[in-house]
Amino acid sequence: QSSGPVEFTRWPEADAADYRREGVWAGTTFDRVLRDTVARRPDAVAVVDADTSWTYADLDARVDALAAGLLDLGIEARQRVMIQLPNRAEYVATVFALFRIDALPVFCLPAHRAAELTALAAASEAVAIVVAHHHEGFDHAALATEVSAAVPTLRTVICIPDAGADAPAGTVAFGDVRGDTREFPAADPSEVAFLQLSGGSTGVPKLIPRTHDDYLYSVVRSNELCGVTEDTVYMATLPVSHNFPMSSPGILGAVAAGGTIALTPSPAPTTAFAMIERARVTMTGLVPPLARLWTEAAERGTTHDISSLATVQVGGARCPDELAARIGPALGARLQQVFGMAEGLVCYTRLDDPDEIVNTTQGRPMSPLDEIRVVDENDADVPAGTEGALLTHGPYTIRGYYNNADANARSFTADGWYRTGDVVRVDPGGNITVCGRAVDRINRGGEKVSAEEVEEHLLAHPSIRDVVVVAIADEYLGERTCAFVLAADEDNPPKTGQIRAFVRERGLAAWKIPDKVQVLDAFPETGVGKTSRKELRKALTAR
Ligand code: J2J
Repeated sequence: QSSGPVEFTRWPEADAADYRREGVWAGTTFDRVLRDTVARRPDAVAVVDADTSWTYADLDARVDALAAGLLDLGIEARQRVMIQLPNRAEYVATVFALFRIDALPVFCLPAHRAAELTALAAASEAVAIVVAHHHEGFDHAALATEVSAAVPTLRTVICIPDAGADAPAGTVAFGDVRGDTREFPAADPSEVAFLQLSGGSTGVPKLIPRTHDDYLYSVVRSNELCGVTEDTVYMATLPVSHNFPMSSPGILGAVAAGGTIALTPSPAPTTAFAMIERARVTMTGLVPPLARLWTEAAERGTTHDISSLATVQVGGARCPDELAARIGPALGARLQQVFGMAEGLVCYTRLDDPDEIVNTTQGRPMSPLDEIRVVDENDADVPAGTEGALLTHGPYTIRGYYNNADANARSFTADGWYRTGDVVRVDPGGNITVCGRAVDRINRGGEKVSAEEVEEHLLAHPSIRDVVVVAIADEYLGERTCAFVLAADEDNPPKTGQIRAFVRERGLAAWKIPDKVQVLDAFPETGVGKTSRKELRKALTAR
């Protein structure tokens, strides 16, 4: 069904009624949030990128025209539209235009390739995809056209052409998607607003249905906690489709507060520092490897004036304590650790927490209504202060993935708690330290790799009889991936380069290509039988 209602697992009615009564779910929509800010601050700068600066009035006019153009293309309310754009102003216009017509953005990443996009298009039954023709030398229009040929619902490719060029044949030029303003369909705040992606642990991508009510609460609460105001200039440094720069407090926080969104085309210190200087950026979010690059660059000395930076957030993967202590002094900003997930729960260290807490913990849940449990393998609570698996539920944590009963059975308890897959410890002050991870999800500097997904692709290689993908420790990324391989023909084992090229040709994002490949004669004995991948991964990780 590419149109019609978007089903999802709702919160129990009693909880939903509480959230509404307490105003936690405010009953507004993304489009109304934008319209309110436009009405309040039409001349304030809304969006700055490498070559554009738009006021809120400019942004609103573009959103209006684009929204009308999308309707004219036949895109209807409740249909899904994939967005695979780099960090540029059109990203913001596109997302808000989709909100304006009550269509659902599907937040793809520029690094996604054919395997991911095809699976996402099929799972979401998307009717259109928005891309920029070339980005970092890659032809996204060709990729989108290929995906569109493979997925019947996906009939329209909208393309931002390269500078000075036309959009390629078979695509609709982004600039032509414009129409006269009209009555737009109103969205229902309690319905799904978009589909976010899970950094999951399974072979197929999991789509995360987020409602206006729940997500806007997380954005507004993040704003309060992070001190976001109309003076905030939030820079999206990570790919903006990620949940972190989207919402914690991210670009949506900036719009809700009437502040400014800055978008840097590259996270590298030289480019990003220049953007900080130009847009007087006050806040941004980084993953630990990037925080290290920036810290080292600033420690060596930069010619750019980055003194406007007030808050630097680090999240997505565990930030080493040693690095955490250096970030604030080097960048001249307050560090905030963020431990969040696209499924919901976001924890922050508070801006006025003592350094000891900020530098060594990943903070505490942002809402007093977030509930967490730390449990053992039988879902029994562990003693206070000891390590265990983190479960959570609350006003902005989903109760189920989109159209995925298998994943739901695995990732949620019978009474609706989300199994985060993280191993944590909670100190007496309620601050969480992330100690480990779900065995099958590798965290490569904030980019999540599903061992199962990569294994499935590798098993298609004719020279591979069996394979187990595990995390290996890495000083820079925290973790890297290693594929332990059994050769189909022991006299002719596959070469690392061949395997990496094979995975790339299968259409997987670059961050999922195994960093290391090791051919083994046999997998280690685990003592629990050959079928336990979990034990096998443990034994191979230990090597
Ligand atoms: C250790 N592990 C962390 C941290 C996330 C804000 C910030 C990050 C994300 C994100 C997000 C971590 N230390 N500080 O959505 O809104 C790991 C955990 C978690 C998984 C979620 C946000 N911060 N992690 O990273 O959906 O394992 O969201 O369960 O991509 O990242 O990944 P993702």
